Amino acid sequence: MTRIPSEVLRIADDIRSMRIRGAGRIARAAAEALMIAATNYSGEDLGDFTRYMEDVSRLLLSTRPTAVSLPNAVSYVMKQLRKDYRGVEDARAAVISAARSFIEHSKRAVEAISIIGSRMIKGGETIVTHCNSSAVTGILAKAWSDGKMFRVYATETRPRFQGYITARDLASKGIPVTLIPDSAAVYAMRRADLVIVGADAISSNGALVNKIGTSQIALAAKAHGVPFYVAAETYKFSPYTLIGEPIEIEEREAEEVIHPVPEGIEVRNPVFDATPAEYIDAIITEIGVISPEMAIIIITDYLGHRVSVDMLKSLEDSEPL
Ligand code: RUB
Repeated sequence: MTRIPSEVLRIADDIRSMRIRGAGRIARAAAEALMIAATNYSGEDLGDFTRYMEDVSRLLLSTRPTAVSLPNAVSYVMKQLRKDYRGVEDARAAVISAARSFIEHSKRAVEAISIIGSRMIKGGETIVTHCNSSAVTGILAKAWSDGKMFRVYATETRPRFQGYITARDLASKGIPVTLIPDSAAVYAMRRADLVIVGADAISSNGALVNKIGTSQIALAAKAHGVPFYVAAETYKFSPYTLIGEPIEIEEREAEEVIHPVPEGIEVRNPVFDATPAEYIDAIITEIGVISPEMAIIIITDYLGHRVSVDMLKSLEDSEPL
C-alpha cells in the first residue's frame, strides 16, 4: 500500500489544528490534498489506487466534523472513482480534474456571493458579523470598494478569537470596524441595521450551523428587528441531513477555554451552534439570494441528491453521497 505523502499529512494536520480554518478554505484544502495524493501515487493497480485514495479521504474527513463543505468536497472528487477506467492514469486524471474544478468553483462562488451580497448593502449601515467568514469579508470588501460607506461590529469570537482576524482584515481595507466582546451582542444589535454571518453547514430544514455564539446573535437580531443574513456557498448545504443524519457539533479541548483547566471544574468547549430557519431572513448563495426554506431545493434539485428507497437501502453497506 502506497504511503500517504507528507504534504497531504501536513494539510490534514493544518485543518485539525486550525492553521487552515473556515469552511470554504477547509474544503479547498481537502480538494488540494486529494489532488496531491493522486499526483504522488506511484503504483499501477487501479484497485490499490482507489483504496489509497479512500485512505486519504478518511484521513481528511477525520480532521474536523462540522463543516459539511469538507465531506462535500471529498465526495465531489471521490465520486469520480465510482466510474470505470482503463488504468490508474485515467483515474488519476479524473480525480485531479475534479479537484481542480471544485477549487475553481469554490473561488468563483465566493466571488459571486461578494457581488450579490454587496448589492444588499446600500450604504450608511451598521453591520454586525461574528467569527471570520471569507464569504462575509468578501461581501464587505466589495461593498466598500464600490464606494459604500458603513461600519462593522466584529465580535471577538472566544475562545479562538477569529473575530480579530475579521477586524484586522477589514481595518486593513480602511473599513471602520469595532471589536466587541461576544457578550456585547445586544449592545451591538441596538445600534445595528444588519447582521451577516458565514456558514459551516445548512441543514435540509434551513437551520444554520456556524461558529458558537451565532445563535445568540440571531436571537438578539430577532428581538431587535434586525435582518439576519447568511453568506454560504451551495456546498455548505448538507445532503446528509436529508437522510436524517444530524450535523455533528465539534467539541474541542477545554484548554482552548482556560489553561490550565482548574481542578474540580468541568469546562466544555462546543465550537459551533445551530440557528433555526425562522431566525434567518435570507441566505446569500452563488446562485442567488434564497430563503432558508429553499435549502431542500438546493440539496435535491441543484446539488442533485435525491432520496429513494433503493438508495436508502444501499446506505447500509456503502458510503451514500
Ligand atoms: C469558522 C466559521 C465561519 C464559517 C464560514 O469556524 O464558523 O463562519 O466556517 O467561513 P472555524 P467561510 O474558525 O472554527 O473554522 O465563509 O470562510 O467559509
